[in-house]
Order: sequence, then C-alpha cells, then structure tokens
Amino acid sequence: MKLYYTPGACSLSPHIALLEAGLPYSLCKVNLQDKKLESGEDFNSINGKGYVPALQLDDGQLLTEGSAIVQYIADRNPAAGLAPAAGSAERYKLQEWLNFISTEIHKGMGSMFNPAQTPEWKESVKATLGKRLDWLSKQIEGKQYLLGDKFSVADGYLFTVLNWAGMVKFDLGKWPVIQQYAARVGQRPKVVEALKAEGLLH
Ligand SMILES: N[C@@H](CCC(=O)N[C@@H](CS)C(=O)NCC(=O)O)C(=O)O
Repeated sequence: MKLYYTPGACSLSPHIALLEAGLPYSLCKVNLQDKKLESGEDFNSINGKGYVPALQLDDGQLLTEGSAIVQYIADRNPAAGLAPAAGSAERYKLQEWLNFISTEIHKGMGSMFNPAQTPEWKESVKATLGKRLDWLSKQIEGKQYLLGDKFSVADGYLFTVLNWAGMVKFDLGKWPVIQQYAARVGQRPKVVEALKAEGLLH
C-alpha cells in the first residue's frame, strides 16, 4: 500500500493506522500548495479530488476519504483490534465516531487554516466547535479511548484533528478531559513514530 500524505494534515490519521496495524506500506509526500509530488508528478492526475489522504491499494486501486481508508487498514489486520468486526453493533459506533470527527471537528478545525476566513466566520466556527467539544468531553470522561479501553482508528483520527488546535490558536484549555485524552493518544509509541516520520516531532 502507498499512502499519499502531507505532513501534519488529516493523512496523519491513516499513517497512524498503518503503523498501529503493523502493515507494510510506503509514503508519498504531496505538496498541497501546488498539488505536486516530490517527483514533480501532478497529484491531481492520481487523485482527481486533489486532497489527501489517498491510499493506493496493492491491486493498484485508489481509495480516498479518511474514514473509509482507516477502516480498510483496520480490516487488513483484524488481530490488531483497530476496528470492531464489520457488521457488528460496535462497528456502527465506530462509523458514528468517524463521521462525527469528519463532519463536526475536522471540517471546522480545518477551516481555520483558510487565510480567507473572516474574523466573524472564525468566531462562528469556534462557537460551534465549542458545543461539539462540550459534548465530546462528557463522552470521553472516565474512558481511555472513544470506544472504551481499546484504541481504535477513530482515536488516531480524533488525535490528528485535535492536534491542529494549537496551530489555529484554538485553546483547548476549557476541556481538560480532551487535552488529557489527546496527550494519552499522543504518547502511544506508534503515534510518536508517525509524528516523527512526518517531521512533526524530533
Ligand atoms: N473528505 C476528505 C477531506 C480531506 C481533507 O480535508 N484533506 C485536506 C488536508 S487535511 C486537503 O488535502 N486539503 C487540500 C485541498 O482540499 O485542496 C476526507 O475526509 O478524507
């Protein structure tokens, strides 16, 4: 498998999943400014959506959308326990989490990187994110991970988007439970390995 990624972007989530799953993979860096690979090749010609993550499967197919990609990775090595079995009630809970992270956290947090965002727009995004984090904090309280005691691909994804808070000056201080959760996930050896590989930790 080959993961098209950009350091620190949401592609960190499948990068973490690949390491946690212990699967062989290679990385291919994408410059999101000019949509070029390091080879100079046009990324748009590989993924017409023009965004990361994208995972090239061993049969050559391209899989996009982070939530689908991390489930694909988890299912390649069920023994790693990164996702409940497909079809189980727990698997739908995982999908519920992935969708929540994608639409309610990722997109709001990600919008704050947009230089065209007006101060009013930013305030409105922060207010909505605040409501989501109020709720999220109550869900995480007393738990190690989103699904309970076991780390899943949803944790790698949530960690990835919470990790942007500092970069976009969104203070998580109001949610100590979420800060402790992010620190817990961030200490996992495979998460540290992914951060180092992307040049985000030294
Ligand atoms: N719907 C996609 C969104 C992925 C996404 O937002 N990727 C960002 C980086 S975090 C990106 O590549 N943005 C560049 C662009 O849209 O041109 C997913 O869930 O995987």
